[in-house]
Parts: sequence; C-alpha cells; structure tokens
Amino acid sequence: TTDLKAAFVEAIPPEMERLKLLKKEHGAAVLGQVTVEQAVGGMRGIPALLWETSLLDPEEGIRFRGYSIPELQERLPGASPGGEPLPEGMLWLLLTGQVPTAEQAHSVADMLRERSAVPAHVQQVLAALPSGTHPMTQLCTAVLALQSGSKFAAAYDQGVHKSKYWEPVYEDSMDLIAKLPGIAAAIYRNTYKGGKLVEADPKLDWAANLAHQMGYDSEGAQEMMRLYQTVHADHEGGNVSAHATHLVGSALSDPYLSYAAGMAGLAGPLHGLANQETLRWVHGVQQELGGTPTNEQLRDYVWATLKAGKVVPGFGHAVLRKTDPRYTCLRGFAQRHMPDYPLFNLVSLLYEVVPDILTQTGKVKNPWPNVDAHSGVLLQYYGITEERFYTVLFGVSRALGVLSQGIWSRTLGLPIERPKSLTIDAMLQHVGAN
Ligand code: FCX
Repeated sequence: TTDLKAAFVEAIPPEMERLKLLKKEHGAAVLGQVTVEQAVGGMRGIPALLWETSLLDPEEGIRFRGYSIPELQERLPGASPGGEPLPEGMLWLLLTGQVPTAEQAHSVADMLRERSAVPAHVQQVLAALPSGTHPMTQLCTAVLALQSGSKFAAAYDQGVHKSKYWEPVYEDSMDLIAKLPGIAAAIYRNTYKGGKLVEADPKLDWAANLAHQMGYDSEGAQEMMRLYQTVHADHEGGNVSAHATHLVGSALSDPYLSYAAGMAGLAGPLHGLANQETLRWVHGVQQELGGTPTNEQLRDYVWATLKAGKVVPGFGHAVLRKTDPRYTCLRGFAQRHMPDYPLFNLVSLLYEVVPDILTQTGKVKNPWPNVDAHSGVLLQYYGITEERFYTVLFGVSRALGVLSQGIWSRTLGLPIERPKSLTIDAMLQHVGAN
C-alpha cells in the first residue's frame, strides 16, 4: 500500500501481541534500580519509559527504528535520486517501522499537502501577538489555537470507545504535521519579513515547502531543509520535548495540547534553544576574536564562558557520550556544500578546542558536540540568519517523532504517567538516616 494509515493499521496487531507478551510473561522482570542520586538528579539513566520510534545508544547515538543516520541517508528516498532524505519517508518509517519506497514517501507528501491549509484564525492569532514575541512562544500559541479543531477532543466528547482512540489521534497528528511548515513560515515572515506571507507550492514536498514559504527557493536550501527536518525528528523518549509530549498525552490531552507542551520544553536553553544559543555564542567569538582566531584565543574564550558560570552551548549531552551522529551528518553536509564557509571553519575549530577544555573541568560527562553545535551553520549559509527562529525548525521536525509515538501510545493503550515522588525527609527516612 502507499497509504500511510493503511500501512500503520497493518503494523498494529503484531505490535499489540509483542506488548501483551512483554507484560504478561516478563512484567515482573527488573529493568534497573533507582538510586537517591538518580531521583534527585533528573532521573538520569532510569529505564522507565516505553518509546518505540527510536533508541539512543550512549556511544553510537540515535537509531530510528533500528537504522543509524548514515544508513537512512542511503535508504530513505530523496526528492531526486541520491538526494537528501525526504522527512516524509522518516515519518513513514517512524510510524510503521518500515523503510518506505519512493512512491510511499511521495504519497505521504501528497497526504500532508492536502491537509496543509492553516486556518485564518490561527494567522490572526499570530498577527495579534506583540512584535518581539519569541518565535517558540508563537509556535506554542499557534498550535494551541489549532486545538479548537482537534478530532480527538471532539471524539472523546462524543464518548469514543478507548479501542478507537488511535484513529482521531492519528488524524490530529497528520493535520498538525501538515500545517506546521505553514505555521513556522508565517512566524518567520511575520517576525522578520514584514508579515508578507508566501503561498505553498503544490509541487513541493513538505520540507521544501517550508523553505519556500520562508522565502528560500534555492536547490541547496531545500536539500538542507530536507536533511535538517529528517535528523531532528526523534531522540528517544526521555528528552524534555519528547517526554513532555508523552506525559501530557498520557492524560489523553489531544495531540495539539501534548505537542504544545513538548514545544514549551524544547524552548529551554538546555534543550532545543541551544541551537539559538550556539549561534549567539559563536557570533560573540567572531565579534571579540575576529573570523580566524587562534586555538589559544579560543581556549581563553571558552574558559571565560565557563568561569562566568555559563554553559558552552552545543556541547554535552545527558545520554550521549560521543560526538552526536546528527552533528557528524550536518558536518558532512557542510563539507559537501560549503567547505570554505568561514563560519563552518570556525565551528570546526571549536570541535578541536572545546572538548579538551570541558574534559579538563572534570565534571562534564560528555565533552563532545551535539546537533545544536552545527545546525545553525547550515541555516546561516543559506541566508536564514535569524537565530531566534532556529528552535522552531527543530520543533517542526520533532513533531514527526513525538506525534508518531503519541499515535502508538494511544493505540497500545498506554496508561496515564504518574511516577512516585518523595520529599527529602522521606528519602532520608528510607535510607535510615532520619
Ligand atoms: N558547558 C559547560 N558546562 C557543562 C556543559 C557545557 N556544554 N555540559 C555539561 N556541563 C556541566 C553541567 O552544567 C554540570 O555542572 P554542575 O555540576 O555545576 O551543575 C556538569 O557539567 C555535569 O553535567 P552532565 O552530567 O555532563 O550533563 P547533564 O546531563 O546534566 O546536562 C546538557 C546535559 C545537555 C543539559 C548539558 O551538557 C548542557 O547544558 N549543554 C549545553 C547546552 C546544550 O547544548 N543543550 C542541547 C542538548 C541536546 F542536544 C538537545 O537537547 O538539543
């Protein structure tokens, strides 16, 4: 079939069986223990979430449905043969577990195009926000404004049977994914281009239309956007945006509400906003040290950042312990398309200098760069220079992963999430120190 929904329906019975078996035969097996340190330390390393769409290995990085990024660059269909992967193919993969054919990926593009119109009231809500409203705040606001059209919320109101939750959740998720490029582009055009919107081009795929509606029509910018939207799609379940979406969705809040919650989390500087912060920081380097600083100068600059009690944005990770393969992938794109671009050279220089210093602090568990250290370089090269907007592009992509998992969560009947919390007194008592 080339119909995503039909392919998803085919994938449901075996998945239900596997979960049933897991719960019935192995429900009492121990996955891990929880220490006091973990409970007070942001639950790092506690295996306590079910997430099907991707899995993160600390050394190797992310795998989407078992496939690494280089594998997907080879296997996922592109807009043209040998081109960058189409995010529509990633959506098919995340939802069904199967690598799509080119025909299947293109049929997803068609399906999304049909749903892509952004309602007038959403445009009005965006236009009414005070100028200077952060683009991520605008994204959350626009998504919440869309919620009035939620098919799941309406179905729940009508008393839909729980075995059928997945269907309106699927419809809402596809509607939302389809509308996100138009919304993101409207935010961009309102904020930086005097509010002059650009119509979608019915011949273009989802990511190329995002670039087009933002006002960028070069082949390079479109390919970059396809890759960008593919690699940011998912990063397993425990990161703030995925977990927030998952948590809120578990209360049966519809996909608009749960994704908006995820985006509020992505807007934090330790998470998705790090791509904005990286650019600001790198510009700070350029301003103070010029375009081609020496390693020595860079080292001093990094130390000054650390001594000022700030983080070096784009470096470190809560789970990863090596260079993020998303970073490596975007670096590869830069090597192919902009090898002599000064900003790329500067970011490459930082790769040589920063990890060593972060290691010397003795406390940073992962000194290596993450995706946010490199994504901005690509955007800058194609003229998308407004870094306050960058996290919106991350957020549009993240919808593919968190909403796919959201559909599965409702299909599998996962319960409301409600971990146990303890007071300091209760913990002291528990360890016999009180
Ligand atoms: N610069 C300076 N200090 C850093 C650091 C960095 N890049 N990374 C970690 N540290 C510090 C932490 O702040 C912490 O200090 P503290 O003990 O004084 O509080 C210490 O090192 C130990 O932290 P660690 O266990 O290594 O890292 P965490 O799991 O707590 O945090 C993040 C992980 C990603 C939040 C952290 O590395 C960081 O702040 N990095 C910079 C921001 C960033 O790039 N975020 C994006 C991450 C990701 F790719 C994404 O979500 O998009």
